[in-house]
Amino acid sequence: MTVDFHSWASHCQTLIENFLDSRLPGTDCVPRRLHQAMRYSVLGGGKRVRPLLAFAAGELSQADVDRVIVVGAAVELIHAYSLVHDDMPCMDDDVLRRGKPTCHIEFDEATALLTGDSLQTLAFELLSEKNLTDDTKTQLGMIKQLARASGSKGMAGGQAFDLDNVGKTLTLPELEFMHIHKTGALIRAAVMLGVHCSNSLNDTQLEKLDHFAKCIGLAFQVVDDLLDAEATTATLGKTAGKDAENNKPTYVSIMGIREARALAEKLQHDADRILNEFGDGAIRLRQVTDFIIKRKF
Ligand code: GRG
Repeated sequence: MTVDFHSWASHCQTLIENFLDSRLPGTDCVPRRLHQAMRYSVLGGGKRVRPLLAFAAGELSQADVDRVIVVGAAVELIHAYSLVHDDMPCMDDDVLRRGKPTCHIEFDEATALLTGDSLQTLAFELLSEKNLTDDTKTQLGMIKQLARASGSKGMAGGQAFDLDNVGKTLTLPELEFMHIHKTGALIRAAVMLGVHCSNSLNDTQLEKLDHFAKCIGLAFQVVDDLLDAEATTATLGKTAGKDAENNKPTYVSIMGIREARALAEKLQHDADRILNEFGDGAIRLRQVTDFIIKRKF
């Protein structure tokens, strides 16, 4: 019998948490303050959506779980680094993250900068470990894929586009371009890296899965904008959301709540249609997609 989604997700989250705990340098290791800040920024929080996607994709390709843990952790470290830097005064200037003071508030700005840098390099250290794939060529391809997804043609590029456009009006295609890079690229990498832990899928299947990952990457952001708008409505009685308040364009500010919700549903429908071609092997990917769309936080 298939274990229900919540038990499965909680098992995967524990696996990732324990693995990250074992690979992040201990707080007794010099420089202690930097290692404390790294552990503070990664452990004990977050939904771990990207590792869940890697696990679900790994199930589809029947990959060894011990390999998928490593790639899920690598992607989560990149995500954690991006949040630490994104919260800094030179970017979003946020004081709270996951209900705790942000890294630069709890420590200091220089430590936050170095924390992000060190989490990023640790991700690539993990991805270079032996026995992660059946052959070295696939592993090099995975390292390249994560580097691309994180860099100026991926997440960092999306962030730069975002910062360049604060206070400006974006068209829908421009907003889509920004989110495909800023949020979508890493989500896409999580799926593809999970699947690449085994060589069992052919090129056509990989292409379909990449298209699926693109749909959910965008859906993740649309839902994020909707949740942000709902939270702002509940606390301030305004409907635009925190990003829009900060002069940042969002799906809700451009399309309105109803259209944005319809877009999230359409993207889920497109994603499910692709997964249907993979039959029962895609059950976990279907469940994580549903979680991304229906989540309340
Ligand atoms: C600083 C290079 C650089 C990039 C930052 C991803 C990003 C780019 C910034 C994050 C800003 C943000 C809040 C974007 C909205 C979507 C998003 C990534 C939300 C946070 O991700 P979750 O919901 O967070 O997966 P948890 O806490 O669950 O891990």
